[in-house]
Amino acid sequence: MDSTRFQRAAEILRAAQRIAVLTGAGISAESGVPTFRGEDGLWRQFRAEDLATPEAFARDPKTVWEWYDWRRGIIGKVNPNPGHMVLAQWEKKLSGFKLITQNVDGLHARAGSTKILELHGNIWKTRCTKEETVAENLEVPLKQIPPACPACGALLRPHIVWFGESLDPDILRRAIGASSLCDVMLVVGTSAFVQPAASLPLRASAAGAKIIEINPDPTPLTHYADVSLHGKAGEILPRIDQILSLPS
Ligand code: BV8
Repeated sequence: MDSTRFQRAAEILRAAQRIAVLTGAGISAESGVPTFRGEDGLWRQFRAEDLATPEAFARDPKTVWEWYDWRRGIIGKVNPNPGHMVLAQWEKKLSGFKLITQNVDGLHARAGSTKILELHGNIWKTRCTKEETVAENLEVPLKQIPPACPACGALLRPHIVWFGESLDPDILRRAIGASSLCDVMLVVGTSAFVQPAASLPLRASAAGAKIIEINPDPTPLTHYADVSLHGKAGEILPRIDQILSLPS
């Protein structure tokens, strides 16, 4: 890919006062976490409606937990990649930096990012179906499936936003705020298919922000992008970082 696009992306980032980043499963692909719609995508092997909906959990919590335990087993064995690392660095070095993710894998935090809006929850957290208490649980594999609340014994569920469920209103409000106020939105590794996440870049664009997309394949957002970098996040983000050559 010719370097002018990289130069252009770096120019836009350098000139920005407020930068928002939206990530999807693609940024974790190089770490070995299956995406949802890719070749080996989760939704090709399993039907979302059978596993990632409140109805599926009500019907069969054991199978749903077995699926999340399997995914935690995969994610627990992998590490953040250079794409995650660069974004963690930029949080410290670039002004007005906000990271919004659809990923539940927790790899951004493990890379050192601290200001993360997790739109769809986190696979390493559970929520009591009776008391709604949220707790971290790093057991791999889970000792008991389905797990019970240590306080009241009620069924625990993954602290994850399932299809048909609304997002946490505070997190969504802050994500919409960051999208509407940013000068540039960097959209990394998402098929831009799932709502309301996929509408955040459109809000940013409508508010006058520049859109930079990083994805090996075109998406419904490519049309709106000022700069489209067709490739892998773990390779492209370090190259832009090099060009930016921010003081350490
Ligand atoms: C809601 C947690 C109120 C679960 C997830 C309007 C129109 C149509 C439908 C709706 C609508 N409004 C609401 C809906 C319903 C639904 C929806 O959007 N459905 C879709 C399928 C059409 N939305 C909801 O239900 C949301 N709730 O709206 O509540 C409401 C409720 C009902 C009705 C109306 C309103 C809740 C959505 C959240 C669901 N939970 N995750 C879990 O993980 O177990 S979504 C899940 O799927 C992920 O979190 C993520 O968001 C999405 C997957 O998308 P991506 O991350 O983009 O991954 P994907 O595999 O698709 O793409 C990867 C990309 O990376 C590809 O483009 C690939 O080319 C690229 N790539 C690959 N390798 C690399 C790479 N890029 C860079 N580098 C690489 N190396």
